[in-house]
Amino acid sequence: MRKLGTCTLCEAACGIVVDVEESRILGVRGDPDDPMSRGYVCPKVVGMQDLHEDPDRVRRPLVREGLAREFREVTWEEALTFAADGLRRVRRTHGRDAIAVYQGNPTAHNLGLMTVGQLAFRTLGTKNLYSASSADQVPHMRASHEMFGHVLFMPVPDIDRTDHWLVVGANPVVSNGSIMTAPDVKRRITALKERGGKLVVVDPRRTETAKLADRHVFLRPGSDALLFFALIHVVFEEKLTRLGPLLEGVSELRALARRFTPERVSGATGIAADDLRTLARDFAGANRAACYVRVGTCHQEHGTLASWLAYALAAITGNLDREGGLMWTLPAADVVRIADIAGLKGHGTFKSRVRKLDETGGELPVAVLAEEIETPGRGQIRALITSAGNPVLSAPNGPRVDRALGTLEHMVSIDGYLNETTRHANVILPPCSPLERAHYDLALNAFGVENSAKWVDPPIAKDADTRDDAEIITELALRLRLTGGPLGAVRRLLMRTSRRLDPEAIIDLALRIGPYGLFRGGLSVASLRKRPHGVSLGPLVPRLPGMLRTASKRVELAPPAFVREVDALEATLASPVPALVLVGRRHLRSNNSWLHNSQRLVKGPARCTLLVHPDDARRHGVRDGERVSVTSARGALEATAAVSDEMMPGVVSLPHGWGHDRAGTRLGVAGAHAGVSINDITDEMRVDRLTGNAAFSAVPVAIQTVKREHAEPEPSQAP
Ligand SMILES: Nc1nc2c(c(=O)[nH]1)N[C@H]1C(S)=C(S)[C@@H](COP(=O)(O)OP(=O)(O)OC[C@H]3O[C@@H](n4cnc5c(=O)[nH]c(N)nc54)[C@H](O)[C@@H]3O)O[C@H]1N2
Ligand SMILES: Nc1nc2c(c(=O)[nH]1)N[C@H]1C(S)=C(S)[C@@H](COP(=O)(O)OP(=O)(O)OC[C@H]3O[C@@H](n4cnc5c(=O)[nH]c(N)nc54)[C@H](O)[C@@H]3O)O[C@H]1N2
Ligand code: SF4
Ligand SMILES: [Mo]
Repeated sequence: MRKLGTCTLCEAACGIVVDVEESRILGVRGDPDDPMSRGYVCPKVVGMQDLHEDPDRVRRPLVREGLAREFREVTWEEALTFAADGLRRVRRTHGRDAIAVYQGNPTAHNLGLMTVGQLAFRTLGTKNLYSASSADQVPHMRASHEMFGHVLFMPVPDIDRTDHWLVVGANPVVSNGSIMTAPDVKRRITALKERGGKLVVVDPRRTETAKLADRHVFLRPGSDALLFFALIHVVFEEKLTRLGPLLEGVSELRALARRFTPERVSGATGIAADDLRTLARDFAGANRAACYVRVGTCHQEHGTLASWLAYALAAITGNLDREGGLMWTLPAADVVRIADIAGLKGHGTFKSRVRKLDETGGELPVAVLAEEIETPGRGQIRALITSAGNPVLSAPNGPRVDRALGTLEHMVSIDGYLNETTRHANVILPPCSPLERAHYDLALNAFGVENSAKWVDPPIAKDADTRDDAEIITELALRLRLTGGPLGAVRRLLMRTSRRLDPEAIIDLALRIGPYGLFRGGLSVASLRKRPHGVSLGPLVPRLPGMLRTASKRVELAPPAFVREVDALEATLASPVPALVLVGRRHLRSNNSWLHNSQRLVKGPARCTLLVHPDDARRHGVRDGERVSVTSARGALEATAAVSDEMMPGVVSLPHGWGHDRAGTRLGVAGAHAGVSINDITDEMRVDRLTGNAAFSAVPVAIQTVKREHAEPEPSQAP
C-alpha cells in the first residue's frame, strides 16, 4: 500500500510516499505530486524508516527511582503519575519557577509539540522556559521584533524569483535550508543560474553551497556585522539606494554606516576593501537581490546586529517585501495568532535570575540553563522537562549541563531515545515514531519560499499502547491540573465549536480563520484531506505595511537598542584577531545529534573530523589523518585532522552533535561511531550580546598533534 506523508527530519518538509505491506515498511521515497518538493528527497529520508524500526528506540515508558541507575519499563499510567507527582512535589516545595522546560529542535517538526506542547508548557507558569532557539535563530527573532514588530516575522529570501542570492553563514545545499522552507535547494540554484542570476556565498569554509556559487568569499568568523555595515556604507556612499516609503531611520543608519568604511573593516573581516565594494555593488545593482543569513551569523557575539544589518541592506536597496528580495510567507494557519494566544512575549519582559540575560519570545537563553540549576536561592531550577532535545550535546559547555542535570530532584524526558541527556531523567515518556502521527507543518509553512499547506494522516497506525507527543503532554497536563493559561483558553475556544483539544482541532480552527479560510478558498483539515499531496497557495506576495506591528507602523532601520551596541561593535576593530578559531559544520547525512543510530546514515568515512587549512597544519605540525587535541578556554577534546584548503586560513571546523560514548545510553550504532562533542569545549559565557544566543562560532582554540608515548611492551606471559 502507498501512504502519503511529509519527511519531518529537516525544514525542507519534503513530501514522501511510504510503501507499506501490512505493517511492514518496504521503503520511503519522494512524492512526485507534492507541489513543493516535486519528488525530491535527500539521502536522509531513509531515517524516517530507520527511526521507526530502530530496535534501540524506546517504545514503552521507562522509570528510574531514587538512586537506581537502571531504568525499568512501566505502564503509561505508572509513568505519567510518577512524572506528574515529582513535578508537583517540586512545584509545591520550591514554587513554579523551580520547574524548567527545555524544548529541542524536533519540536518545530512535530504538530503535537507545536500546538498542545507549546500551550501546555507555557501554562506551567514558569519563567524557566528554554529551547534550541537560543542555540539557533534568536538573533533573527530579535531583529524581526525590533524592525518589523514581531519575533516571528522573520523574512525569507524569495529565491525562485531573485537575480542575485547572497548567502552569508548558511550552507543550504547541505542543511536543506532553514527559516526558508525550500525543498531541493540545488534545483532552485540551477534555475537561478539558468535565468542569468548569480549566487554569492560568504563563509569561512568553501562549502558545498559555495562550490555552486559564482563567487565565494572567505570571511573571518564573527565579523558579519562589520561586513554588512561596510556593504551598507558603500550603498549609501555610491548612492545605490532604492528607498521605499515605509522606511524609518534611514539617516541614522547612514550616519552609523559612515563609520565602517571597507578599508576599516577589511582586516577584521579578512576581505579586501575592493572585494567588499564589489559585493555591495553587485547586490545593489542587481534588479532583484535577496540576502540570506543563518546560523553562521547567529552564532556570534554580534549576531543580532548581523541579522539587523542584513535585513537593512535588503531594505535600503529596495529588496524588502518585493518579488525576488526578502519577503514574508502568508501561511494558511497563522503561527503568529497561535503564538499570541500562547502568550508569546517579544523581548526583554523578564530576565534570567543569575546572569540577568533577557528573554526572547518568552524563553531564556539555553546558555544560562546550567547556572540556573546550579545556583542556590529562590527560583533555582529543581526539576526539568526535556521535550525533543539533547542539551548535553547541543548546548554550549555541554559537560556543565551534563553535571547540572545530575543534581536535579526530578527530570522528565519526552523522547524516544535513551541518550546523553535523557539518561539523567527519572522518567522517559517515549512518543510514537514520526510515521505514526498526523502532521501539519505549522512552523515551517510560515517560512516557505512558496505558500503551501498539507495535512497528513498517520501513514502507519500505532498500537493501542503507543502515544504521540500531544497525547503524552495532554495526560501530563491533566495530572498537573493545568486548566487555565493558554491551554485553558484554547480548550474553551474549541469547546464552543464542540471540539476537543487536539492538534487537528487546533489546525482546523486556525485554517478556517486564516487567510485562505472560510471566506477565501475555504481551507480546512477536511478540504486538505481531499488533496493529500498538499496544495500550493502560490508565490510569496507583498505583506507590508499590513503586517507591520512596530509602533510607527514602519520598518525600523535604526532601533535604539541596536544603535546603542554599535560602539561595542566598532571596538572589535581594535581587538587582535586570534590565530585560530573554531567553527561548526553540518553534514548531509546527519541531523544535529540524533540520527547517528541509523546504520544506513552513519556508515562511510568518519565524519566528526577537524578540517584544518594546509598552512595552519604546517604551522602547528599537524598531518592529515593525525589525532590532534583542540583546546579552548573551556576544555580540550581530541579529533582526527583532515587537512583541506576548503578552510579559510586561521579557521578550523568540527561538526556538532557527536560524542556518543557516554555511559548509560542505549545507542548501539551511534556508540560505535561516537566522535566527540564540539560543545565539550564551547563556552556558555560567549553569547550574542543582544539576546544571549549561544556564540558557538569563532571560538579561539589551539591545536596540537597528540603524542602518544609508545606503550611499554607487554611483559611476556610465557614462563
Ligand atoms: N556547537 C554547535 N552547537 C549547536 C549547533 C551548532 O551549529 N554548533 N546548532 C544548534 C542548533 S541550530 C540546534 S537547533 C540545536 C539542536 O539541539 P537539540 O534540539 O537540543 O538537539 P537535537 O540533537 O536536535 O536532539 C533532538 C532530540 O529530540 C528527540 N526527538 C526527535 N524527534 C522527536 C519527536 O518527534 N518527539 C520527541 N518528543 N522527541 C524527539 C531526539 O531523540 C533527540 O533526543 O543544536 C545547537 N547546537
Ligand atoms: N544535514 C543536516 N541538515 C540540517 C541540520 C543538520 O544537522 N544536518 N540541522 C538543521 C538545523 S537545526 C539548522 S538550524 C539548520 C542550519 O542551517 P545552516 O545555517 O545552513 O547551517 P550550517 O550548514 O551549519 O551553515 C552555517 C555556515 O556558517 C559558516 N560559519 C561559521 N561561522 C561563521 C561566521 O562567523 N560567519 C559566517 N558568515 N559564516 C560562518 C559555516 O562554515 C557554515 O558553512 O540546518 C538544519 N538542517
Ligand atoms: S531534505 Fe531530506 S531530511 Fe529534509 S525533509 Fe527532505 S528528505 Fe527529509
Ligand atoms: Mo537549528
